[in-house]
Amino acid sequence: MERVIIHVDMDAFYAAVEQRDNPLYRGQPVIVGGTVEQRGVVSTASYEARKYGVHSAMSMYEAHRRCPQGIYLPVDMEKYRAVSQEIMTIFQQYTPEVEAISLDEAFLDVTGSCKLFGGAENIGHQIKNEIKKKLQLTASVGIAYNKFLAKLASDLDKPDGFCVLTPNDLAAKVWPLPIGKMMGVGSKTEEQLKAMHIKTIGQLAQVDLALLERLLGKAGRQMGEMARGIDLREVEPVREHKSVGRETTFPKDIQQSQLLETVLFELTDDVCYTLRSQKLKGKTVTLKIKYADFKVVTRAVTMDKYTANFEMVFAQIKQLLQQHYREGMPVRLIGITVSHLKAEDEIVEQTSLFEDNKQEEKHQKLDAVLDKLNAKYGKESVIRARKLEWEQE
Ligand code: TTP
Ligand code: MG
Repeated sequence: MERVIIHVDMDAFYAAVEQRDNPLYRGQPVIVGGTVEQRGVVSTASYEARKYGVHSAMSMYEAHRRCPQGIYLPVDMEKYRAVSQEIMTIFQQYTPEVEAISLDEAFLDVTGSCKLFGGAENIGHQIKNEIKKKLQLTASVGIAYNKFLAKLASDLDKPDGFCVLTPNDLAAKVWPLPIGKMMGVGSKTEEQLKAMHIKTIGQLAQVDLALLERLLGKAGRQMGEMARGIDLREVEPVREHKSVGRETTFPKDIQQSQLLETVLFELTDDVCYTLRSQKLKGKTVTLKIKYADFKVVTRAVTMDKYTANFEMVFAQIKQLLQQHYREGMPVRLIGITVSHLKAEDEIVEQTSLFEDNKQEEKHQKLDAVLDKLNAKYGKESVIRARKLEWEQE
């Protein structure tokens, strides 16, 4: 099945946000970047400033020379990041398959959601409209059957662009373009290709793929394929892990806290193992109980630290059970969820020499040993001592 991919790229992003937030800047040449004193460069220039030949990565000194009357502003990353979040939230309404490439740019694979929204072009227009209405900003949209062409398309009609490329458009719209317009063609590769008298994408499409690979490596072959309109790269969303949970429904209602604890022990072990294997840690532990009358109760506790450690999580869930379960109440289902997750390497640990840290370290070592054995011999081969005790009872 042919894929449908949309590429969205905001127009003059940093400068457009500044123009939106200050009416005096609208219609003016606005240049966002560092300072001349600090030998800074241009981050971006409004389309009005581009007329004077000012562009990204140019020295501020040169920008001032070309456009002395320009409005020069510092970079306000926090503000652009917040706007970016809002843009990405709009994309998510149309598909979860969103791959953000930078703050102002993303690929959306809408193959699966086209029908629901009345076609890809409709989605493209709706996204543009929503960005304009909600954020007072303009975006350029490109639609095609692969990433390479979708990105090329969004650039073809900038600013406030809308462009669809089909296989039939290759010869007329893509092949006449200079090879510099291709994704991943750096200036060095461009020089090499020009030395071979390859200046346009169409000329590149004529070159034997094996020859390109010999001359420029794997990337050379890939470029040759893209020039022919072939690009199999997937849209790769960074999947946000919101929570990891397990629950179980009993064949017969359970009425003893001791038994519930035993089940939670197993479920917690599973959840923590999943967290660790995905290199995640969590801060909030939630207990879920569904009673025989189908009434559901959830109770959560937030720890002061991120963890994927079994002992720590189990201590919390056990306490929740003790606090909120009344002995004798028939339970139909029980579950545990760990949420408020973060990737291990994003967590800044507070180093301390206190005793409980040593204890924690010991627990973590045990987790690590068990994980290793599990990985080697299978999940069921290693059983925590306490679990063994129960199984022998
Ligand atoms: P781009 O999308 O490349 O540029 P743009 O959005 O300003 O303009 P347009 O897409 O209409 O051509 O980059 C997005 C933002 O990233 C840009 O607003 C500022 C920042 N940026 C830099 O800080 N340095 C750079 O060299 C580039 C290219 C962009
Ligand atoms: Mg942009």
